[in-house]
Amino acid sequence: AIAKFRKDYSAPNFTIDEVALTFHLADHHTKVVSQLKVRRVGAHQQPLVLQGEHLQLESLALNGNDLGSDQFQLSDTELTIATDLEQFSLTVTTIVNPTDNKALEGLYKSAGTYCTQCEAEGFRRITYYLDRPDVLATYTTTIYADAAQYPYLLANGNKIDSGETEQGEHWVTWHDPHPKPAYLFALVAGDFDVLRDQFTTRSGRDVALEFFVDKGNLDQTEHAMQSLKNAMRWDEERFDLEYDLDIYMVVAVDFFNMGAMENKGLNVFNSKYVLANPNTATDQDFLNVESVIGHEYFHNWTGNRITCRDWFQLSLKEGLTVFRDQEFSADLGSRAVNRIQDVQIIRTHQFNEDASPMAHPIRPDKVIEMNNFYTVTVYNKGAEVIRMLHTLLGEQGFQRGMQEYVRRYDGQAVTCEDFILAMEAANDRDFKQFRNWYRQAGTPSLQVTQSFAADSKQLRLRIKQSTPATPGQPTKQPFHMPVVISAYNNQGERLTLRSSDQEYAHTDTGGTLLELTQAEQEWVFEGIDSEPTLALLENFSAPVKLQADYSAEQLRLLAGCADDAVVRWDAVQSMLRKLLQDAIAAEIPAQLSDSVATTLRTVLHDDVDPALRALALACPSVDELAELYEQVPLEAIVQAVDSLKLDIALQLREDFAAVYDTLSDQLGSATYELDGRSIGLRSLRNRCLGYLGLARSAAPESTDELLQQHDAQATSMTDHIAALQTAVWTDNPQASVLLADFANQWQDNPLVMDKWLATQAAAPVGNVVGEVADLQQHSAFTLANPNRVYALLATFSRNMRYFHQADGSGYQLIATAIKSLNSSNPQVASRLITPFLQWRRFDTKRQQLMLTCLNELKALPNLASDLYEKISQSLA
Ligand code: BAL
Ligand code: ZN
Repeated sequence: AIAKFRKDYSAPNFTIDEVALTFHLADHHTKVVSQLKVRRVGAHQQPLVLQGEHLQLESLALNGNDLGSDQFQLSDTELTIATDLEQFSLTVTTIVNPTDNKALEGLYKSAGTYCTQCEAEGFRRITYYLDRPDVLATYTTTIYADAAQYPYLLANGNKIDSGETEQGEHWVTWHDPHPKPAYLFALVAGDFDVLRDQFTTRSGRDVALEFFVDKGNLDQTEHAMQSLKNAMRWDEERFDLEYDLDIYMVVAVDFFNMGAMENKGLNVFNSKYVLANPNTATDQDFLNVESVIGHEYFHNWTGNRITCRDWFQLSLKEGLTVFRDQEFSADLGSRAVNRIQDVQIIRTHQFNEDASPMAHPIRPDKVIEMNNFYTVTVYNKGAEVIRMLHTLLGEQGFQRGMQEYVRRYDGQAVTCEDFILAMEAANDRDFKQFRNWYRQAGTPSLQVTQSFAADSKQLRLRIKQSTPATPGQPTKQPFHMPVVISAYNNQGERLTLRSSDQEYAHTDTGGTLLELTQAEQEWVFEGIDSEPTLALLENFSAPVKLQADYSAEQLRLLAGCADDAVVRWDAVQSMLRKLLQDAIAAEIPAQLSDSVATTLRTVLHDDVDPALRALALACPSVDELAELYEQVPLEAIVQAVDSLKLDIALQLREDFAAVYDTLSDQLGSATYELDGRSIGLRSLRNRCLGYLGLARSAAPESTDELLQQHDAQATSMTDHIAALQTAVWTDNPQASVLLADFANQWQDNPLVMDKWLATQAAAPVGNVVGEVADLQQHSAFTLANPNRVYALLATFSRNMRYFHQADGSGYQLIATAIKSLNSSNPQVASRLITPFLQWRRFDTKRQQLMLTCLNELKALPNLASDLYEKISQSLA
């Protein structure tokens, strides 16, 4: 395993302008003929070096002449051809084995369907090529396959020709006129049901829309189609970007490592992010489909038309495209709910990664296995960095920058630096210091203090920023970040913040925009009558940890009065976090204080969006709390969370019951609706159900009846799964019956059975290690399918109380699966190893147990580079 460094980038010394590919598909012996138009770049004598892995080279011809084995060099990873020609054609014939390809990279078979996954470096498993994103070529692809078994033969671009052979095969030729890097190549062959629609772009061009799904699944495809049309319209309206081909195809496959892939004109999707109807999908599933469909569509401009120069720049397309999909979801649904969910991802998963041995800047400097960098840092923190630019520039300034970005770089492979340059040029701004977000890893902490002088009516606000050391980065420079604040008086009225020497910009929601640039910085606000309460980091304006000493009264004021929904939510969560942290420090159970109970009641009975109430009423999770500690006091956290949850449930039981009934009336018994109001009502009702289930000891019979009725009357998967989760997670006596009924009903739908697996793997009670071990033998589970592994094993690995079970059995269970996946599917193996990397944050006994597993894995004779990189980083 060899590390590559960002600083070592050099432009390609050859490029490829045109590619013509011919595939003769066969299960174990697919022949790929690749005709390349190659051109030397610059004056040099170096040979052409093409990448290739797991390939059988059948023949090689240069300008039509076969090359003998003495005219090229072949290694496990490269094909080297010495030539002094400036331009030439190269014909490469390779044989690949799609059926035995269990890594799901390159060309493989998913159930009965041939499909491809080429990002980041999968194309080299199809043919020898300059497999790097800064080599852009036009592709013409011809596919031959058995006509009966594979009636649909798809590739990027537009269909230009087709025909039949005398051997019962048929063939189709596709041409993609847009030059693209190899990672955006796609091919699909199979038999499907097809949902067809069309979209007329703003300039009046008709685009055919086609979704290819397994036979019988058309009734689960309409939501994805509608989401695509919404995404196409939204990108025109908000970003002024229009689609550019005559056809847009989406194929849903069952075996897929990632969520989906943005191949030009031919997206390949994990079926999890296409298939949804009310019987099979939860509200959150519907929203996830909308978001991923949007994400892949938005890549057409931010990723495909303008792509990355090298893989260190991945956040150029991913951070930006996540920002765009977040805004899409926010514009179509609840902006506040979406934003709170974004914040939760950052505070749990991203802060966790920032505190781990694999911590990396959003633009990494060193990579061994690129597949390891499709991370929550590159994606979600990357999106936060784009969002900070948006906050600093405002929507208009940001869109000016986007226009400039497209004007300058359309059709090119560029860098994160180029994106910033466009933003600066369009807005006449200097983002020199802002670039630190691209260079430095780690989560900054803000320490905030305020002092008020009644006589001079001045408020002084002082913010100190610091960022902990991360691997390879012992010291950090201060960041430039937007800190959006508002001030409230004791009546909850928002005050105007002004200074004698400075004008402040305001955000759309009226917050005052401060720009923090120094390690320590002070602001003085004038004309304030009494000590105000400050809402800090409105809308989570920067991805940082905030340390501010709020009194209980101040938090209550913010929870009730702040204009910003994220601040209101966070004020309630801060109260709960404080109760938990005090109990954790004292290693005692946490209790709900009277004042916090009053706040929770107020929230519960409030008349704001029920989805927001549901979020505010959630008890902070074990993983979120763990991120507040360098050394994780696991037992104390678990005890505190369990006891506080139970206390909330018991103290507010009657309130939850009453609100449950009101919400049931509001929902009625009508059919399922997927509008924001209904989603919100269901989410709050299911929050009530969860707490009522937990409070069973106070009223066993009525609780059991409620659960039973909730399930019996459910008109959607959202409500069915809520009943099942409540039963399993509260150890209700009905749990086993509900589990059995559910499995019985859904055994033929693997995506639904994933929910059943995940519900059990996430349980906070029971013999979960043993149950998960048993479930690995269940017919609903197989290690061969990534979705099954994520549902059962990745869910379990994030279940801190059982993954870290003191006897080490949780570690053993996951390590055993990793060993097996190391040889079949290293990408999936690598995802499972994440929680082991942080062994240093646990007690010595657990450290020893985790180290034993890591060392065993490290000693595997065929250790994949994916695992090698993470293990060596974590043991360093
Ligand atoms: N490019 C890989 C999948 C995605 O981020 O859309
Ligand atoms: Zn993406």
